[in-house]
Amino acid sequence: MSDAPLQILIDGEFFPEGEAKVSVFDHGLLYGDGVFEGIRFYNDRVFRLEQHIDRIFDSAKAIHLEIPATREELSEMVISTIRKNDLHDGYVRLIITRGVGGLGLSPYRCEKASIIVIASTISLYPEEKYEKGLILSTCATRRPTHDSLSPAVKSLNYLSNVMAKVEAIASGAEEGVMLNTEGYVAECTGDNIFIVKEGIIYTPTVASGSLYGITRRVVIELALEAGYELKEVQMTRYDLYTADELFLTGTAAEVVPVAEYDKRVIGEGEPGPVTKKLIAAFRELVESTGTPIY
Ligand code: PXG
Repeated sequence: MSDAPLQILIDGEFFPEGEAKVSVFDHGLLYGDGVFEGIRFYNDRVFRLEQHIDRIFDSAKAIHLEIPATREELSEMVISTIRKNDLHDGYVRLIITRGVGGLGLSPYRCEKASIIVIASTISLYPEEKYEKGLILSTCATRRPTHDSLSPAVKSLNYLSNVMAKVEAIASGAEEGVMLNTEGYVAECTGDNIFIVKEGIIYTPTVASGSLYGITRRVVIELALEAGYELKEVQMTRYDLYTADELFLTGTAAEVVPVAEYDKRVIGEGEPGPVTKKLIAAFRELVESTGTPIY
């Protein structure tokens, strides 16, 4: 990557990062009214682009937001922004805001949604964490339930996740486990959760209050291909404490092992065999598949 400023795409026009700005009357800023995706590209290919585009259209539909582009146009915006910045491995933040409207909650005063694409690089955790494992703790802040704001919507309202992350860091952990209002495990602040117990892989159901994670889906496919039995279940903290292996999945985190949760050492305190195998399979897949950029 060069030192040149990043070029950000806003409503069809590129702006150098210092000049890439949105209106103070954009409802994305005023009310967190909008949706987003975090997408990775590896080795000149965008990983699971179609699934990210499908998910942002689903998120938008759920909040009654019309994206002023087709799926093909949106995909092309992602690819052209990566190309414009001459990037080869990195991260795209695709954001749809409700657009400019007056003060007042009604989204119907916003004439047109805005489409923003940022292509950059990302490194969430150092390589050491993939070899030794993360430290997790339980957050006090619960995942919102489907009867308030569906946790399946990847919206611009991440404040409960941000507060949960603050709680995790305050307790000396690197990531936090969020429970649903019934006390079952939902997911982490920005990742889905998996455990391994006696050779079987388990992950909380999406109805427990998690996002339909794209990395989650990829890992489920890889696990089934590798011949593992995998179950989507309601899960408690007890299940996590007593797991043989525990790992997280997310676009930013990829597949990352957990060594400790609420001071309990997980398994042997280092990444287990199933986790290691899935990390290797995941890395091979991301390097060799995806939508070509150039
Ligand atoms: N749960 C939540 C609440 C998330 O925000 C995931 C699970 C994993 O989903 P995917 O589809 O990515 O496998 C996420 C995704 C960031 C960042 O900047 C966060 C995510 C993705 C990309 C970047 O911290 N969270």
